[in-house]
Amino acid sequence: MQTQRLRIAIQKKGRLSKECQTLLKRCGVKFNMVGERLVVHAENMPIDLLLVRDDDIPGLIMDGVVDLGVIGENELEEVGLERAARGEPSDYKKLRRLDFGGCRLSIAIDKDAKYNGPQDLNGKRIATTYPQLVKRYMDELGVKFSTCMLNGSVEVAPRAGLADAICDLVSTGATLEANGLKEAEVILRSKAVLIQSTETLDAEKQALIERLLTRMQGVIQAKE
Ligand code: PRT
Ligand code: ZN
Repeated sequence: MQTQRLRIAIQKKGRLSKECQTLLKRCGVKFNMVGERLVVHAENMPIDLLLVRDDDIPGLIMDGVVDLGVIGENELEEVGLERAARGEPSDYKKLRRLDFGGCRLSIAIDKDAKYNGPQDLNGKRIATTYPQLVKRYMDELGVKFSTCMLNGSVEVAPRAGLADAICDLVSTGATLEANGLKEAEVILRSKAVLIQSTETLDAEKQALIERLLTRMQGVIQAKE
């Protein structure tokens, strides 16, 4: 169902939302975030912003429900692998990496445990929200493991006796430290990215995307 207006999915509330809104505004998109709206119409361009949970953005793009989205590579790749495993559409076009949302997805273990390399994770149970990315990494290394799927409080799993190790996002490392953990393996370095669905858009919409990209290039370069 294509609409006349370009649809961009962004995180409603969270670590990506503020910087994402600022970037769009600097690119000249005028909008007013009021209340709990799902859709916000830009005032000066044929653009609608869809405000959603970040978890929903990859699927909205891969199903061609929205045209553009801003999402962390960690979430994008996890959902892509999950959908591919289920035989669902998992294609998208990465238009550009953005200059925010930086973090790493890392395996962490007890800070006092000895660690000589991935083989030390053999047979361990790893608590994570990213089972697909952990599996891809461990399979490549040939290390056997099991998972414990948690959507929150991943960092307390070892102390709670639910798992031997965790795989979670890290930025400053303070959360790991506060929970008596240390980083053992970095499995992905992630940033926010702008993605597009693989649906063919009409010429006007595509031209609008090109214009936004050119502006974005200028905005990001000006900050560097
Ligand atoms: O509600 P919704 O589902 O939309 O949001 P969410 O809670 O799932 O996501 P949110 O807003 O927390 O994060 C959105 C995206 O921001 C992530 O998918 C990453 O791409 C990016 N990002 C960057 C981070 C971090 N840095 C980060 N540090 N996401 C989460 N964290 C968490 C991490 O999980 C851990 O609990 O922060 C803690 C670690 O931080 P440090 O500084 O103590 O190391
Ligand atoms: Zn989320």
